[in-house]
Amino acid sequence: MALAPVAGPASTVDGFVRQFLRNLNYERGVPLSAASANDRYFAFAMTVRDYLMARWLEDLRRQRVAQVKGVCYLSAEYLLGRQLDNNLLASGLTSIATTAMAECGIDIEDLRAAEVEPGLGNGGLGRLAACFIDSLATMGVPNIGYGIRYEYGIFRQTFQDGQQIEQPDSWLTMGSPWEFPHPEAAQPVSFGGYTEHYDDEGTERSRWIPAWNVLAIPYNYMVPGYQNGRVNTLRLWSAEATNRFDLRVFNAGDYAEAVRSQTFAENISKVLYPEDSTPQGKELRLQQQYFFVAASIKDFFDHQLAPDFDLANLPDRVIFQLNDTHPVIGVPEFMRVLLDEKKLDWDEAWAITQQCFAYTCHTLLPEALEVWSVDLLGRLLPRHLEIIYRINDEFLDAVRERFGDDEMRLRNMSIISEFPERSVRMAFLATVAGAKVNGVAELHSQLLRDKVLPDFNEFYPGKFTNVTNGITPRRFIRLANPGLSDLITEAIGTGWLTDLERLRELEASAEDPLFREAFASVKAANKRHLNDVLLVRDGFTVSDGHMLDVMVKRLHEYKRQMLKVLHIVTQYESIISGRVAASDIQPRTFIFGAKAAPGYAMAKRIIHLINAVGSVVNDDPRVEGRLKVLFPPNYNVTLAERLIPAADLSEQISLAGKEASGTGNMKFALNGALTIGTDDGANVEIRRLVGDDNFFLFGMSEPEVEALWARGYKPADFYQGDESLRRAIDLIASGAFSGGDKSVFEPIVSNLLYDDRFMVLADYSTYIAAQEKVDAAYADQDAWTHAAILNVARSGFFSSDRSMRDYIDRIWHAQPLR
Ligand code: 26V
Repeated sequence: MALAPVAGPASTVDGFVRQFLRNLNYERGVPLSAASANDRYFAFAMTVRDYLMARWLEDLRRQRVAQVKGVCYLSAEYLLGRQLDNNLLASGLTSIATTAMAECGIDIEDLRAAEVEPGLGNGGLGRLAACFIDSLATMGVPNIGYGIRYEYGIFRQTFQDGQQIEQPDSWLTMGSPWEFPHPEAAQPVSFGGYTEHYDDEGTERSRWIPAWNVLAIPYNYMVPGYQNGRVNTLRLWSAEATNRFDLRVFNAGDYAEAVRSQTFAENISKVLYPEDSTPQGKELRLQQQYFFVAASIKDFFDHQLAPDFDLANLPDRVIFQLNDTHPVIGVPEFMRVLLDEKKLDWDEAWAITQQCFAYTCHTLLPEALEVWSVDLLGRLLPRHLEIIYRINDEFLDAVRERFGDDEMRLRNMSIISEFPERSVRMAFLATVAGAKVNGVAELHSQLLRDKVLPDFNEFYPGKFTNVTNGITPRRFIRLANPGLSDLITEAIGTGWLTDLERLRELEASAEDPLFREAFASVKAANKRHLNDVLLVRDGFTVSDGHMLDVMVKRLHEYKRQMLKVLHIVTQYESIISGRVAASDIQPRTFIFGAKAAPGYAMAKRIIHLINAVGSVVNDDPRVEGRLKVLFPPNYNVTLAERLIPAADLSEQISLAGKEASGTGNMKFALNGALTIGTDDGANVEIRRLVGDDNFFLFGMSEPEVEALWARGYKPADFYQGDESLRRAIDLIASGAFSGGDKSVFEPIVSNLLYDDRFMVLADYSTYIAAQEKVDAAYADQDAWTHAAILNVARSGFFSSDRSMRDYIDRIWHAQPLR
């Protein structure tokens, strides 16, 4: 029987209190008087959850019945952030819940604070996936997000003597009220073994005889739309050992190996790899990738697709969106299912596959493009390797037919590369298999077409497209910045949260002195709030009257945190050398947030230097407190939500052509920070929209970068030719930030001077000049506020709802389910 959508039991204050107490008593087994903070948080979260449940069940049912085209988003990472506040907002229960808790003598803030955020991602790519599923639910588009339920998410960062220490992020030790395990829907996932070829009544067929398998247990999470009664599903897989041995495993010969692998099965979903740019080629990572896509594809066939569904119509029923190359092994897996299990012939299966996948590329760094050695792939997934070889053979035949026997071109385009070892280029496989390939900002998509995959662009005209990234305004404006949200609603009414282009209407308000005053006081209140948070969290204070200059993102050389350090050291040096009076300096607090991959030595050294510069600058009386460097450890989504609304200046200073898009840049602009940035990634589009007067541009353009690199980049020339740069570098080299020990930061200095692919010194002088303009502009607070308001008003384009519309119209051809 169909379950009608019912108003949840918690839709009144009394109902909420009753349901909360019921959950406390019956689910947690405690009375209110004896409930711990975690008990209260759990019972509260469950009450919100209960309210959403009827809607969720109804959406699941309707999606099953309708069998309309749905989006399966395949992503190895989802950087969700805390769930409680978001789900409260989506339910529209915030004020009822707040009153209800007050009646129970509970401050709802304490409940919010009790939640440990699930950090199941590294950075931009994982956070983007979380924004996208929020938008799809809000737009009512049927979607399942598939991924991995890592037992340990991104490591917790602490500092010891200024150096990064990684600690395990055991986010599950207290349990999570948001997840629903479904062991009955477990999927076995196989590995290893060998393949057999046999004659099936005249057709040659293959089968895979695996050596070992694991069980993938799905955990479902609600993805509620914003106050629209819709709830989609995020399904994350957890690995468990199985003792359901396949008899064939015993016959495969290597019994001992099979048992050993079995014991290690649970390792597969144990930990998120904390690298986000240099693939290590680790076997466990390939196991993770195959594990989650194989389970997801099987889940789609077993549980989403009607049993009598005609497979020829699959392209009208599903699109698998590949979030970078991590899930690309799903392509040969999908082929294997169609060929070996559903008994389709090759051409039929391939035609379907090519319409059921699309690929998003998130990088331009060549070292970040994943390859898997043929040796490893053949051992772990022998049948998939065969399929990849055949895909490649047919693809190269088609290339030959079109371009003739151009050996060079064939070598360049082959999915299999021969050097330094024979391996599979996953981005090429995704490009050949995908109906569409997209980059994540205009500049990135253009470079992808013209520089990274030009042969493919020529071969597949129309396959390449751009979808500029976006962010969800629900989390990053409404929840993170309630003061600004209220101000916006006062000015332009409701509705903008799901139609962000409406922020344009604020342009008129920018001319209103009273509105500017109100806007400035929201910013000031956000700074005070940040101050409270940092004081409790880290013992830091943000001084009054300081400009808040923020650089938060993963630590990577291409993002150039070093350029920011050189700016700080330049200012510091000018004070201590007596050339500039401290009192003439615009007071600034510089805030960094950044995790370094544990194996990335240079990134860790840069973290050490930032902390070292901070200790010296913050304690030097000559600075008179006018410069302050803060580096709160363990930057994560929760901290971002506090930092971004308080920021005055957003640092987006990557070397042009290296940052695919950036999404932090969008969050800052939408919260009324001005950007200082290069012409890179989505900065290009932000500047075009907000206008040159409201953006501080500096640095080489991408073609200038290329030209300088081609001429030969000689950092020493910049060092010799710029006195202020020389002083800053010399000060670091002198040991001034390392207790006189010159060796500590010597590798950073010599990297900048002799071996820097990211050309920090080349952009130094224009960066410093732009920072001087920033100081001058900040001196006129009212004009600054005017520019900040225009940043908000003109950034509506960067809603992830718009990104989703673009994917829907140009890639997925899906529809909202009404
Ligand atoms: C890459 C790798 C490489 C192999 C090892 C594991 C691993 C894990 C994650 C990644 C993702 C790196 C790519 C990435 O995060 N790109 C970022 O994507 C953002 C969303 O599109 C974009 O805004 C950033 O500019 C881009 O750096």
